[in-house]
Amino acid sequence: VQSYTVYNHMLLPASFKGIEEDSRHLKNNVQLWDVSGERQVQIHGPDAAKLTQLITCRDLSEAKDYLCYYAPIIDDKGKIINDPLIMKVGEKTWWLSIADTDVLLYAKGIAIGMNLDVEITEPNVNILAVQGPKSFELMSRVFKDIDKLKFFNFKRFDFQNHKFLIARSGWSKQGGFEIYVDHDEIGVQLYDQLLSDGKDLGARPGCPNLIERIESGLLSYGNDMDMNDTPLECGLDAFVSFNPDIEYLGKEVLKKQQQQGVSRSLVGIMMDLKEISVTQYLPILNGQNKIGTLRSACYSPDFGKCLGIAMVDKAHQTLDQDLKLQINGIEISAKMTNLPFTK
Ligand code: THG
Repeated sequence: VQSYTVYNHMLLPASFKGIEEDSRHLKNNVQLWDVSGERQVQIHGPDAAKLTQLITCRDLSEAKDYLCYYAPIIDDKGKIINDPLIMKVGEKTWWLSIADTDVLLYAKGIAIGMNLDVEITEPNVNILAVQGPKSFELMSRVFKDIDKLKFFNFKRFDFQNHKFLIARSGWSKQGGFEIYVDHDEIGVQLYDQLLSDGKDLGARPGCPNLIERIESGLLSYGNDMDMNDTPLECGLDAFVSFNPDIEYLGKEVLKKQQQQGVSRSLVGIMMDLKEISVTQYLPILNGQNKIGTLRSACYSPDFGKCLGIAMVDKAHQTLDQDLKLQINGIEISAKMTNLPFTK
């Protein structure tokens, strides 16, 4: 590992051979990612479904025990607390596979305040993601019938007489799987087996990749969005339910915002630059007007320019036009576009 970031109080690799080389490799081969920083918050008990629904704006009333649900966790003001994948893993058991904030404490606070009958724990589950176009071939060599698993479905698969929960998901758009490793010793054997069986496929260790995820428009909580943003401002409308039969915190605020329309939203920005590094929100100016903030960006070799994700005022969103923007004090030729980016 060349560099790390901190994610849910754990180390998460950020690069192995440099993000450009890692990105190229991910798009052509298969990588094994230790994404154990994506912790599972387990909500279990008679009120588990009720609590899980109370804290997310996605309608989970018909949730199936074999599907993954991308579901924003929000507060009473409709602001995003986290953006996990949620899975109903048992009749009274839910897993929230979280991004980088302390959802366990939030869930406990709500449960205690509302006197709900639940146990909230962080089980010893560590995700091993297998990502890249050749992940299908590699996983088929190790798990029987894994090729039948559809996108965002999960199921238990046998390895060394242990059943691992495996989902067809992952934080890249290159295809792949996530193995929820709940047995440390067999998990290490599994890792070694995947690495050796994948030799001819170019299998190597990897990690979520800045370039690939920005090109793909995969949002990163804490980078592109935070506790001051609502899901409607972040383009997550498809995961906000106004079904009158479901109850969640912040629903009235979101309903009002949806009726009035958002005043700002996330857009893509393509910049004629050869390099950029964003470690905090950078103000974007168009002439004298501050029109928003640049939140993430990278140089994309495939696009031959820098790509960024920015929160921009609706009134100043002039999509697909040649613009001169001031970012961090420099004038940049740029274009705003919809996400994900298209060439
Ligand atoms: N996998 C698991 N846990 C996670 C992530 C993950 N926890 C942290 C973080 N990633 C949560 N955020 C996301 C964001 C996007 C997606 C998954 C988790 C994602 N989105 C798809 C997309 O945008 O195309 C599909 C969304 C949908 O259609 O429902 O995959 O990656 N275990």
